[in-house]
Amino acid sequence: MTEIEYFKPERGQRPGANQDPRLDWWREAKFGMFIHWGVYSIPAGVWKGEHIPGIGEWIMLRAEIPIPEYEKLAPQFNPVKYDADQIVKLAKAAGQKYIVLTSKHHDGFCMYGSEETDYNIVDGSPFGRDVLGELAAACAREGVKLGLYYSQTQDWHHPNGFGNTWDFDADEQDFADYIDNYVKPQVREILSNYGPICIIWFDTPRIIERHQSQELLDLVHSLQPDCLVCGRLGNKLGDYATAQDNAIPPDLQAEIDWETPATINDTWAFKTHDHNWKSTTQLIQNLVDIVSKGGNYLLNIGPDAEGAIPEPSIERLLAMGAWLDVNGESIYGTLPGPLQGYEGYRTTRKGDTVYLHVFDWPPSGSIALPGLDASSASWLDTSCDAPLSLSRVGGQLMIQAPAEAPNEHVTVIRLER
Ligand code: JFZ
Repeated sequence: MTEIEYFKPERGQRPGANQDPRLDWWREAKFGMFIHWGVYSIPAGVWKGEHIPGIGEWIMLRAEIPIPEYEKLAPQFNPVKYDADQIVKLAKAAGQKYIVLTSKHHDGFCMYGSEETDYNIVDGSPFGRDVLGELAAACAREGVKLGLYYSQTQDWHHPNGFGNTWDFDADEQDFADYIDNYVKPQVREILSNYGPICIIWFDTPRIIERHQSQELLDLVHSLQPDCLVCGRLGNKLGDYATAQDNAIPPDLQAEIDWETPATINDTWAFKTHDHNWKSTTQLIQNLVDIVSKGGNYLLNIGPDAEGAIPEPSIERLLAMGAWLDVNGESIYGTLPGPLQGYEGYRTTRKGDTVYLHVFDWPPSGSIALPGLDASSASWLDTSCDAPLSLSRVGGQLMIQAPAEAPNEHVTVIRLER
């Protein structure tokens, strides 16, 4: 188990290579779906008529909503449009190979039938159904891996959880009790009652002590040895490094396994007034950029209070899936390519094949590839019949292609020795 910390794009400490075979599926997968969904999806960024800045799932803290007031959201939570099969089929269509659902975020509301609290969707809402249980069943039916986000320190509802300074006095809280008698039982139940869990995505380790992180890690592995642990358990423990939200490192990070969690707009949980949706081209370029540097892209959806997925998310994810249907060979199961640090290009590789991803198409159609050796070039999109030639000019490989990019987002050229 490597020791890792928050992974900072500005090249902080570089942990040792993590060759653990438990991550093999994850290294192949490259692209996952994050789901942030809870009672915070009801106010959706607005509280008492006021727009609350920041990410939607933080509204309780940003507006310092007292627990008795915030708890009134639970009896309103009846997401009748929730369709686990639709979500899993969307992930598959998008090319996302694993799903990570918020089982309990910082507000403490559980999206599954917890035995540790009635503050959950089964016992504490008119919906009365186990969102996690239905998602787990749909993932099993569709062959998609399921992971779970779990906030192991911040809990603004529990009297001994961290972070609620407006209802509680931190000096009177017992965080050790929270970890031992609430977090551990909940980790046990989510890893015991919902089948194989591929990742437990702990988050914001804040005040957790080393032995507490280690005990949680040991508990996870005692229950599901193959369950991966992301880089936010705390105290540098975990199976892979977790980048800051939406952060992509400036260059190759070959020695470690790492993942960028990211949003399609500017919030994880649904916000009524957040319409700042990234373009499909930007999202595809982010995926390529991350994979070319050795990482995974965990891209989020935030269902609304009724359980519906925002249309702009669906539209973009389906377009990403269409691009991956044609170009997935250059993403899944690849390693970082030999050309790194070129603004307009990214490369990945599989064996002796190099995949050149062209972000900025040159108007001349001429692409110089210094330091690269190949004997043939072909469009990865086999339906493309545009002319493509390879030559060597002054010792460097040159590709001559048309003036127009064949793909509107990212064009991929397969180079073989
Ligand atoms: C955390 C959560 O607080 C947030 O609500 C969301 O779930 C996100 C995926 O994770 O936010 C973070 C955590 C860590 C960093 C930034 C935002 N960081 O390391 O910079």
